[in-house]
Amino acid sequence: MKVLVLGGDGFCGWPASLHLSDLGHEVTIVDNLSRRRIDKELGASSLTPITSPQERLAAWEETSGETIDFVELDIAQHYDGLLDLLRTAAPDAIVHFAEQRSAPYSMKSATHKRYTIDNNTNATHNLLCALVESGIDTHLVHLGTMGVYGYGTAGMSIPEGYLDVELVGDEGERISQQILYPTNPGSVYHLTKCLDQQLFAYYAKNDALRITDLHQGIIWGTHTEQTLRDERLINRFDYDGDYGTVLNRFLMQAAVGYPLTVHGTGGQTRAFIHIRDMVRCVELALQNPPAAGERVKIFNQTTESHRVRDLAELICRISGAQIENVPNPRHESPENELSVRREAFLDLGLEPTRLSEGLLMEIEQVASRYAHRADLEKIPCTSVWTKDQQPGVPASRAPEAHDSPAEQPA
Ligand code: NAD
Ligand code: USQ
Repeated sequence: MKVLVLGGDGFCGWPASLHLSDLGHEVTIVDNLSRRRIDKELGASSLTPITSPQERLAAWEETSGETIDFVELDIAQHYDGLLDLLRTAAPDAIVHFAEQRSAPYSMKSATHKRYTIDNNTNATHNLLCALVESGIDTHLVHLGTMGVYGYGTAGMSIPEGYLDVELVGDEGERISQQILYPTNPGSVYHLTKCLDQQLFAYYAKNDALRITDLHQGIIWGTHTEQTLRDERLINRFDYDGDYGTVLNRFLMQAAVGYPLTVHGTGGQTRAFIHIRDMVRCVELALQNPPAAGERVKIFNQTTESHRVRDLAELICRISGAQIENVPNPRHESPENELSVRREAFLDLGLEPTRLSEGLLMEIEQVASRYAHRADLEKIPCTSVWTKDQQPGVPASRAPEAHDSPAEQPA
């Protein structure tokens, strides 16, 4: 299969590109390298020593004998370039990772909010438009987020995308329908994924585009089978207060002896998936496209749910680390339950990597190995969600955050 991987230089896109190339697909990475530039803006860098795109690709060719092409292109800004690329490459499938994906970064300032909305929404809409204009028959697989649902349960497990509802008609008759599960974003970044979801629904309906949306949980881990083959292929590992995600941050913090930064009580429950399972899910999604005219196919791409404080305690037990409950910079529910349906990928053959299998290995083989590269000043999360949370502002009178639509005041 000919596959374009948009955002293929990033944390998920790089290992996914290698995995697909290893399976024999003809892969082209498209990336504008904005993530590397954001590192410079933040004065942060990956804990692991990632090489340049050219060096990584040369190392892959040397170790695997396979070639991955690279196109530097901003898909949010250069529509004509994207259209030309689709016409000349005519890919069988496109995997779309190319968005600004950090919630804290998206909340830093008005500039960051506007950049995230502009970049992510234009990237997705340009792609959909270009697919229609080029007329190519391509399966689009997008990396969405579990955060489109919010993190509440409303008393039921969150379904894979679509909610069964019963409406009462004008004559009192009962009408059964399936609707997109109501969105409840927790940051401007998450909001862009909700907007993406509407764009996909429209283009699948109007233009019969074949689209799969993967509502992915928080990724943990670093290596996949392919990134381990040569140090020049190593994947990025973000630990800074903007891009580092909770579990990888805790693993790194344990390795460098920094108290684990639990936000508030740590009662937040989130969905997780290991990076090796992510690449396998992308493979499975590509093998199982929807038909033209079918509605968007949605999977919940997550294997386990955990409460933040439970994760912190688990890592303390295996590493001897300490916990520090820090004020939560986010506007989110301090405690939530999260129950999620996740059968679709299991039914297709996904064999999940359990937390218990990989934690210690991550600490020993990644976080400890590269601990000398850590800049501890970059660890605190300084991006706050509301003006009331700015340093020096007296205690907040902001309304409490609600994760579940059912808990929101009418
Ligand atoms: P990342 O920032 O490491 O990678 C994104 C890549 O896209 C970067 O290489 C960046 O340069 C590129 N990019 C961004 N805007 C672009 C544009 N306009 N044109 C071309 N390239 C552009 O992020 P990631 O962690 O690899 O996440 C990839 C996708 O998966 C994102 O859409 C994210 O929302 C989703 N996701 C990630 C996680 C996670 O825990 N990392 C969890 C759930 C969903
Ligand atoms: N948290 C801590 N301590 C930390 C960092 C985070 O307690 O040091 C807490 C946060 O307050 C939050 C939870 O951990 O309650 C998760 O935070 P995170 O940074 O790990 O994840 P999040 O901001 O939700 O974003 C990440 C990815 C994003 C993806 C999302 C999936 O960056 O691209 O969409 O996970 S999900 O969480 O399911 O929406």
